[in-house]
Formats: sequence, C-alpha cells, structure tokens
Amino acid sequence: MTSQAAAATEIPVPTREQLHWQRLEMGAFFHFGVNTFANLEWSDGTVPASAFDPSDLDVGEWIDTAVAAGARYAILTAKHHDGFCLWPTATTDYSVASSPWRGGGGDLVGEFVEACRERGVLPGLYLSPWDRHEPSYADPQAYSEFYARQLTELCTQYGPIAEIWLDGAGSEGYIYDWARIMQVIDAHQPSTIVFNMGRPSIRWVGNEDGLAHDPVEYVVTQTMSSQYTNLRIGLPEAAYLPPECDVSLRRGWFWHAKDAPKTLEHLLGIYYRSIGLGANLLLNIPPDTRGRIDPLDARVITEFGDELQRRFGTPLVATLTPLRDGEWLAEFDDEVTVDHVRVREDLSRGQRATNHELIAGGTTIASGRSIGVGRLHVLAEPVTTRELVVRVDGADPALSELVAHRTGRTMLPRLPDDYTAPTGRPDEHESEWL
Ligand code: FUL
Repeated sequence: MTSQAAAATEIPVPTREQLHWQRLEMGAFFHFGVNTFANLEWSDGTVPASAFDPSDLDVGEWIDTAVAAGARYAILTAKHHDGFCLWPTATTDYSVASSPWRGGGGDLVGEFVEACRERGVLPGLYLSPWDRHEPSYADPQAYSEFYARQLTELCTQYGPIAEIWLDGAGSEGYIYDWARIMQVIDAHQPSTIVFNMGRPSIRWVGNEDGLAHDPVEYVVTQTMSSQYTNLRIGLPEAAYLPPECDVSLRRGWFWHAKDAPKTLEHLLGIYYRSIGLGANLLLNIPPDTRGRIDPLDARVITEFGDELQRRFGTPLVATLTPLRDGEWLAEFDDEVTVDHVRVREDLSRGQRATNHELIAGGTTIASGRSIGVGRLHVLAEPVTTRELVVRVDGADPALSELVAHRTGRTMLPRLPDDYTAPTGRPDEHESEWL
C-alpha cells in the first residue's frame, strides 16, 4: 500500500448523510411550547397543559420565514425539558391533546412536518431527554423505555425526519439506555442525523453564540455536553462529527415580549463565523403566543436572507486545476474584481486540509486553517484578477470548488462587544430580562 493510500484509510470519512447534511448549511430552530405561554425558558413540568393556547397559529409562516433566511432544514421542539408534547402522544397526557388548542384535536408536529415538506425544507425534531414532568424520570431504565416509546411515535408517524436533536442540557450525569434508544432510530429512521448524544452523527459546537473557530475539525474524540457544564463525552474512537452552531435570534430560546431580535450585522457576523468557517448554522426563530412570527423577527430575518442573496447569490465560479503538490490554480472566465472568495474541500476522503492560502499575483490575499465544506474569506481590499492560486497543506487534501463574489464589502461583520449567550441555568437568571 502506498503511503497516500494508507493515509486515506486512516482518516474517518463522512457518510453520505453527513455530507448531505453539511451541504444544507443552514437550519431554522423553532422553540415553542408551554414555556411560550408561561413566559419562561425552563418551566418545571407543572405549567398546566391548558396554558398552551396559540390564538392564531400558522406553521406555514414559520417555514416561510425559515426559507427567507436561507434555511434548508428546520427543527421543532416536539418536547422541551418541561415534558409537554406538541403531538398527541399515547405516552403521557401532558400534551396538545389536553390543551384548548384546536379543541385538543391538534398535532403540531404533524402540521410542522407537512409545512416543511410543502416548502422543500427538511423537517427535524428535538425531543428533550431531560423531562421534568414525567415521574419515571426518577428511574433511568424505566424512563429510557418511556423515551424510546416517544421517539418511536415521532420516528414512525411523520415520514422521514432529517435530524433528531438530543439536547444534553439537564442530563448531566444521568445514564440513559442509549443502546435501547438508538435501536429506535436504527429501526425507523436509519438515515437521520443525530445531534450530539447517544450515537451522534454531528456534534454541538460548544457554545450557544452560533460561533465556530478556526480550525473547524470534523474528526473528534469527544463531544461537549451542554452550555451548563464543562462535561465532555468521550467517543469509543475518533469519529467524523461535523459541528452545528445553534443560536437564538433573540436572547431567549422561547419568545418573550420583552426580548428583542439580534441586529442584521450580528446575524451576518454569526453567518461568517459558522457557515463561513465550514460549520452548520441552526438559527432559532421563536414563535410568539399567537403561534406567529414576531414582526420584528420577520423583518430582520428577511433583511438577513436578502443580504446573503445580494452578497452570495450570484457566485463567479472558477475552474480548478491541480498545479503541483498542494497547489491549485483557480481560473475565472474573464478578469474579475472580487472581495470575497469561498473555497470548498473535497471531503469524500475525509477532512484533510490543515492550512491554506489564497494568492493573487504572488501576494497572499487571505489565509486560514481548515477549509471543510465551505470556507469564506473576506478580502481586505477588492482584488482584480483572472486567476488565483490556492496553496493547501494537509494529508493529500483536494479542493472541490472555488467561487468569488463582489459584494462591495471588505469587512468581517462585527459582533456586539458584549454579546455571549447566557451560560448559567436560565431559571437562575432569566428574571433579569424576562
Ligand atoms: C439548551 C437548552 O437548555 C435550551 O433551553 C435550548 O433548548 C437550547 C437549544 O439548548 O441546552
């Protein structure tokens, strides 16, 4: 075996599903449930089901908003930590079936999945492992069985589910029967993407600010569990687990009257530091007590999607030719003046690039470490050229695409100086801002 072939077998490679998921780039998250009506982030399982009563629910509007942002998948909190289920489950009466909404005949998971499918968005579901309502939670084995039954309902009643979000929050130190739970996924949704727990196929990026950091590594030996602990979960061996950057449009994950959306500049700053670094972005857009998108949120989301289209909607595609070891020539059809360049790595043999440089006329115009599924560079000044050279270090890396853009911008969008997502348990500090 040549040393290159040996290297090729040693690097974990993505599955078809993982690569497909990475190429979706952006998802929308929808946190909705009894918390929305109790004006809380983490209700404790005692808010009565009767509190759940959206007056004007329109899931189609939610997904239209996701599409406006550029999201290609969407995830609904089918059950958050409070245990309230947004579908009429047979496992508990703490669900929409006991609420006044649609006279107890509604199924929000069903409506959500259908609205996604109608709009070409891939539906995903969040099912909180931590359950503050269910009495069997006190007995991990019994609760794992209960959770497996809930998951079976979700995995069998709604068609293909693109992603199942297993949130580690509140589960610190709790022992689930993951073998039992993963059996459900293996049996009914073998192609789904599993977020962070059990036998994950993607991982949490490690913060709730929506930010990745260079290098963005797809092969890891551990995952981080949640915002509320430094606990790491070791993996049996190094695995290909690309990160997802989750962040809320607002300070809260659930909608609160006194909360407000982030600015356009902040959202762009997040985009460049998540998707722009080769990680997926999962942007939470919390519906309000009507079950509608707050007009303030709809406005900034539309601005965000429009600005991404304006900047990146019509890429100038270069033809890529390998020059010599680690160097690629990117040629445009004509001379172009550009201020952004996006490079993509061929990940079929795993993630291999460790450093890279973009060179125009012998001058380095941008550099960085990982490339991955997509690496966006904003140039310090516009460059006029017909060709670029990309120098890539790593274990026999390959590029799959290079495109450039003329956006009229040469600055990385700024993040607010003081912004990071709240780290303490929400029930300890949310009174400050709710
Ligand atoms: C956290 C949860 O505790 C939040 O409420 C939210 O669901 C977020 C996505 O994950 O860990």
